[in-house]
Amino acid sequence: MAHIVDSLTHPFGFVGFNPTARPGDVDYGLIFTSGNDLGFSNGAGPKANNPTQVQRLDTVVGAILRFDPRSPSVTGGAKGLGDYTIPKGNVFAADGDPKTLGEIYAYGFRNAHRISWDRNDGTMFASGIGMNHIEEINIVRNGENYGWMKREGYFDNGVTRPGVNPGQLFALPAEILEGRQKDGFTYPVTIYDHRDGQAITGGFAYYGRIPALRGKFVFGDITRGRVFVADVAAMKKADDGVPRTVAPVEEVQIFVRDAQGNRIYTSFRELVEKTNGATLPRADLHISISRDGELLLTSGQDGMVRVLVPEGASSSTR
Ligand SMILES: [Ca+2]
Ligand SMILES: [Ca+2]
Repeated sequence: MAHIVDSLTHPFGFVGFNPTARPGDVDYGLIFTSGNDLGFSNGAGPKANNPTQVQRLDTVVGAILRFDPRSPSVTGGAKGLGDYTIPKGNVFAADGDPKTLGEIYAYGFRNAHRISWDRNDGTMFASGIGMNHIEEINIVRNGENYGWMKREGYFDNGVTRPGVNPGQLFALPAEILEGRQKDGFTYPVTIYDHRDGQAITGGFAYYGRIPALRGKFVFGDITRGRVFVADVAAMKKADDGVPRTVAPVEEVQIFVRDAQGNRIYTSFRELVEKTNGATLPRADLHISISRDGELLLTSGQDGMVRVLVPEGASSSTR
């Protein structure tokens, strides 16, 4: 089951800086972190069916945090839960409410385990691993609530309904789904469901050497090893306050060349299985980006680092 895989693979989530921030920008020098919901929603334990567990602002569980890693003794600023400084620009630092934690940047995630920024305009993206049905990519903004566990994707989570299997999703009322009525949540800009995968990887807005991928957000599925893209412009357009509108997902066809230079169509999973000489229960795909903006595909199953390269390049596997 996907949620068991997730909790084994991504207990700690993301820790890093916004690489597009320059001195004077609001994000400059601030660390972002994310983490999973510590199993609050993983179908076990006394809190598993309580949708308020990750809808609270007095806990960092399920939240993306933004803080200045310097001690308040250095900055003279406000102390957070740890010995770091809370930025005044965080919505919940500036709300005058001591019960809402000022380090929270955005909340209501189940497991927004990877974060990246579009180098062209600084748009912040988070990949969120779903529980029973929906994998999602969100555009993240200060102070917003991304809905888990009241929502999964643009569906109403059955956990909010008495007597219902918490894994069951329901359609939102039409007026909310179509954006005519607001419900206080921010919805994903791209989703796929568990017919197509089980756990979304991190992803990146790509502007590298491969023409077919330029302007696409490249991501994939950890378990199945499928590589997906969504159009970056379509994702930003889907960030429109209308839950129903999301950017379509396409699958990337990977190929390698044999010794004679013939194109051999394959998949990431097949490549890993070939290296290991065995069929694997999971591909264990992870995607990283190099300094020059190219994409690295790795798997914990075989330890290889593979690079996606353009059509004319000498090798697509290294
Ligand atoms: Ca506060
Ligand atoms: Ca939308």
